[in-house]
Amino acid sequence: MPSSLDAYLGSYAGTDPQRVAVADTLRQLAGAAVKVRNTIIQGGSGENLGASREAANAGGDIQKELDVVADRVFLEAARASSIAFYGSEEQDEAVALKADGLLAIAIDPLDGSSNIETNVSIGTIFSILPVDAEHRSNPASVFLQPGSRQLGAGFFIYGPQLLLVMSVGNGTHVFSFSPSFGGFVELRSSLSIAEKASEFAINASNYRHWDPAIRLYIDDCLAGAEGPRERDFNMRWIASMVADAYRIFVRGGIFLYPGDGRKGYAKGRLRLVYEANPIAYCVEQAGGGATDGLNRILDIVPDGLHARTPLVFGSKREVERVGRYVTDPAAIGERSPLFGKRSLFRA
Ligand code: FDP
Ligand code: ZN
Repeated sequence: MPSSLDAYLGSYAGTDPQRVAVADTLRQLAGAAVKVRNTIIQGGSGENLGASREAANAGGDIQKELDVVADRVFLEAARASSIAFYGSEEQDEAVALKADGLLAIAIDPLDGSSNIETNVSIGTIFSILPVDAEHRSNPASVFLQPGSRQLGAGFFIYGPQLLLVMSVGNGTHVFSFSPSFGGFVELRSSLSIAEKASEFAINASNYRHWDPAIRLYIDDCLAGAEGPRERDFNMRWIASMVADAYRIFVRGGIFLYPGDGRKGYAKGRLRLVYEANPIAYCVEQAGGGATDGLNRILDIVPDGLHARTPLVFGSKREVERVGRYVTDPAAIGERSPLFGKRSLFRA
């Protein structure tokens, strides 16, 4: 008999006040996700959820109807929890909620916006942080804590199934929404990301804008069995990070959104506080790696709620390999045309 999310959270929380607050928040978020799922399912007959609104959000992206609906629903969920501050991709500044709330939540209410109108999986990504005394006097500082301070994190996927992938620091677990049960039940416990990757995920249309190290890494994957890697790689790019991430949790692989030469893309596209940190937390809890190409994501001190970061995550060995391409360009240059013989780049 699979355990319900509710039972799982109850046994995790016990009587510890901070854990009880985290568990309550996760229950509220799960309820909000079901509302967003229902809105998506009914979307075709009612509002045009993929329709663009005139406004741009804090990051400059054009907001879509569903982005705004999801932000409203998750803000309500935060209000009903012990949340002192709510930081969202859809709001310029952090929103102050309960004065005595124990926690802060950073959220990407609707990840994968470009996929809304195409009926491809989209999601919500969240990060739960502690609130200390110093944050109450300077609220902007609460979201400047490194990801290693997260108390819990995860993401929902609105796909063929509504899934919750999450960790409260004791492994990464997957729950699926069961309409007949009326709640979430455990689908997979203690995920473990395969150490070895055979699939990579990157938006290859940006190839010409990448740094040489990233180009070379992808070149070597593309060269397959005839190249320095001496085996073939497959490519996937869903363009909803939640969906690409879940695939990697299930069967290994690597995801890259590097910085590139386009205007505004020096640090890539993804946001550190509410995209990279929660994914990195779940990835590490499943034995994988997450870096900005070189540095551990969870160690980076954000310089703002909407700060961007290059992001590389997935199978640990593969993520470490990207780091070697970045740090040791000399070795990379040297290996050609003998690449098949250099152990550094062998699988
Ligand atoms: P989106 O902006 O559509 O919400 O969150 C950023 C993100 O989607 C990720 O989900 C996705 O991996 C990436 O952007 C897609 O970026 P590209 O359009 O550059 O491929
Ligand atoms: Zn996103």
